[in-house]
Amino acid sequence: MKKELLIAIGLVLLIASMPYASATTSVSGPSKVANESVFTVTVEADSSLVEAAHVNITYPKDLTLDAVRADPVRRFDLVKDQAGGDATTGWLDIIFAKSDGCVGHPTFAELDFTATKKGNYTINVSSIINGAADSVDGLTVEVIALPGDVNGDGKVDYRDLVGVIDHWGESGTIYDVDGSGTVGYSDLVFIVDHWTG
Ligand SMILES: [Ca+2]
Ligand SMILES: [Ca+2]
Repeated sequence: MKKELLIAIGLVLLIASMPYASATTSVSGPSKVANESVFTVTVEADSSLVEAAHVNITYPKDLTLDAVRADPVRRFDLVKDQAGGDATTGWLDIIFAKSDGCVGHPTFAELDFTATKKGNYTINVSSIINGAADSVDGLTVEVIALPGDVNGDGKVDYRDLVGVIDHWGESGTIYDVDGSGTVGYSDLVFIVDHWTG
């Protein structure tokens, strides 16, 4: 048998053994943000194989959802989102149906959040693409205090100066805002330099 024929047969067998390529959904964004800051989370699929999708996003309401940009409006005949939820958890449903001849890399949505409270929060996404459930890892966001905000109220001001004064000379505490090892004069300067009022 000729070498070329063997290679051709090998290729056919290889292609036949490959699993059907399926689209996968991912959620991305920052892993750490400062309190009171705005950040963007992106939910997207990795291929142009998406014909129809239902994406459900849930988020803790300690993250305020400010804006939703469902995309690509141009590449889908139908784009619709609906928001709901209870006191602690919000959700957003986004459905897509693709029109003929669409190409590209679908971004399902960009979500703008504002962090309102220190802590660890998870944004979960469940996705059904072309009728098949897709397993999606959630995004965990750690909301940290602003640099210099020792009492965690989202502002750097007089109260944080008081915190440093009250814990003068301590080591290994949150009042050591400049990370020098001890609480002292340089921490007062640090707070003044990061003053938000
Ligand atoms: Ca503060
Ligand atoms: Ca210090």
